[in-house]
Amino acid sequence: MKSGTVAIVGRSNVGKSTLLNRLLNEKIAIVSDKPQTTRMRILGVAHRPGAEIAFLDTPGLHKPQHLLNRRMVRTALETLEDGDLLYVLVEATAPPGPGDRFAIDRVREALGKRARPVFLVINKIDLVRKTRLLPLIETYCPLLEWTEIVPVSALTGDNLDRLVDLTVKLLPEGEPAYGADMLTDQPMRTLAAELIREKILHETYQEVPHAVAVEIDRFTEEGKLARIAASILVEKESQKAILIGRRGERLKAAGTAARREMERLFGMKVFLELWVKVRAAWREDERVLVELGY
Ligand SMILES: Nc1nc2c(ncn2[C@@H]2O[C@H](COP(=O)(O)OP(=O)(O)O)[C@@H](O)[C@H]2O)c(=O)[nH]1
Ligand SMILES: [Mg+2]
Repeated sequence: MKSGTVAIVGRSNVGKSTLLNRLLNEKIAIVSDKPQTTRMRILGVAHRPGAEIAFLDTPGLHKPQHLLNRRMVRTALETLEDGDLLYVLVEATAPPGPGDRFAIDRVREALGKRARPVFLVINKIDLVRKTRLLPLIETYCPLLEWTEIVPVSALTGDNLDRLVDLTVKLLPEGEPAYGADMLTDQPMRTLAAELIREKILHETYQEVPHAVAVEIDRFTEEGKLARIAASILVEKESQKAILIGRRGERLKAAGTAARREMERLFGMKVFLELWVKVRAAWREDERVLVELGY
């Protein structure tokens, strides 16, 4: 039996959370085209014949500005210490940029403390011609001593079987650390809050997505019905107005989409109430960040 952890790291937006979901065939990590969508470490346990792989999704490595972002980067760096094997995710669509080099430098530091296999996972190959991959691989080669270089598409699933096979080979021998039905360590409350935040990210632009947090005020289950009340925090009145939208349409659209997805994920009917609250500079407030689980 093989059993171990894989830390998935890289800059924002390369598809780390999409990859996690695809590897688990279940959506447990929210995804958006906005940078810094993932704010916490997310465990997803994949069960394969003869192997248990604990994947750890992380916030994107970047140079942080707010206290929130400093904590996010710290979470990613701590998770990097934990992995028995590391995936450094990059995109096939462009040569290594400053963000990728920053991430690779942090990984090199972590490997200096404790050597482990490290895979360069080149994601989004569905967006490029095959002929562009070889030159890209050549530019990444000198940046780190890669154990494997694996081009994949987290979106289509292309080459993920090979990625998992190579991973299992290098994981330590050991008994499973989690139960066979363990999928994630996130409680339903967290999944609910995250799904609400994801739908808001899909509906908003520019500074608004970054200023949004979701707090579950109430979560009760009555048979096959979940009653959920949540507060959406923003930092300014103007953001609140944008988020609510004309006649409340934007908030309503986000709420409906979140409710539908929760009903599917939880296998329950969901009654969802949303409130938007302005809390100035919550991203700099240690106490609020702890409360939110960041
Ligand atoms: N075309 C394509 N898009 C992808 C792929 N993987 C992720 N994406 C998109 O890239 C964006 C960022 O994905 P996300 O998983 O949130 O990235 P993260 O910040 O690294 O976790 C989203 O819009 C995804 O739909 C892929 O393999 N192909
Ligand atoms: Mg993510």
